[in-house]
Amino acid sequence: HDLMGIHPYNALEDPYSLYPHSLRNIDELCASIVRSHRETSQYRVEELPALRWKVFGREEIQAYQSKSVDEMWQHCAIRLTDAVQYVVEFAKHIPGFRMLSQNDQIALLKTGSMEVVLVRMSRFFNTENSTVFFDGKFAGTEVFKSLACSDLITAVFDFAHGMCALKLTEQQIALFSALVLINADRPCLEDRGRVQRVQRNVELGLTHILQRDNQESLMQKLYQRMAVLRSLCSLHMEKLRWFSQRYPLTAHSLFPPLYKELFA
Ligand code: CLR
Repeated sequence: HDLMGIHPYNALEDPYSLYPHSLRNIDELCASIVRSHRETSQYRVEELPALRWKVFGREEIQAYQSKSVDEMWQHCAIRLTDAVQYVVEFAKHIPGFRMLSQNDQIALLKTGSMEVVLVRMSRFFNTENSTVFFDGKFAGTEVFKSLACSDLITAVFDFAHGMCALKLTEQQIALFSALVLINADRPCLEDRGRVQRVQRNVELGLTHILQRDNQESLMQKLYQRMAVLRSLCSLHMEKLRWFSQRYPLTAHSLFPPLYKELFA
């Protein structure tokens, strides 16, 4: 249902102190984002620790490493697109997102969906052995060797370590993911003002949750993480351009359409 009616508490517009009323709306906004995160998160957090013993063995790693560059890229592009599809579903249920023009929705997804995938990666990351859940088992950086972009892979794994160190709750991850997506500073927005209003509500929601959890100091760290995310995604785009130049046919005809639409 539509929660666009909520707006940040504004004392000037509220001479009768409707604070409890507006607080309830923030609660609703948070609940709705958390629900949407849960319903689109592929695996529930509780299921993941039980899968940690599944780690790729020597021969399996070798099989990945002996794939050709374009074969491995295609394989990862498919996995990535799968994850992006869930993020698109998540975005659609952020209160206010569907009220944006189609152009602005696409503009936000183009820049934000990969970033949210990387935020979500921390849920699928085992810091004890630096592995990520990929293709049904936990994989270290060596599994991605044949992509020939070890700098990107190293940076992505470092980012996952950093995110895990923050020990965010599922609710915090949900609100942070929404904030990463709804960003009025993204390029090519038609109605920046409208995006800004949605962004303010999500910001309010995140602040509210952090206050409730007594972790207000996390806010600043999360904004730092957002800067790192931006640099990671421009590195991803740079690698994709490099790949498409070397393997135009694979990039053109074998990559998933959604991957091309969002990133190419
Ligand atoms: C992120 C969280 C999702 C599930 C998921 C699916 C695919 C994974 C992704 C996670 C993390 C990043 C990942 C990706 C497949 C390939 C990609 C491991 C766990 C690595 C970083 C390679 C990127 C290669 C591109 C340059 C093509 O809910």
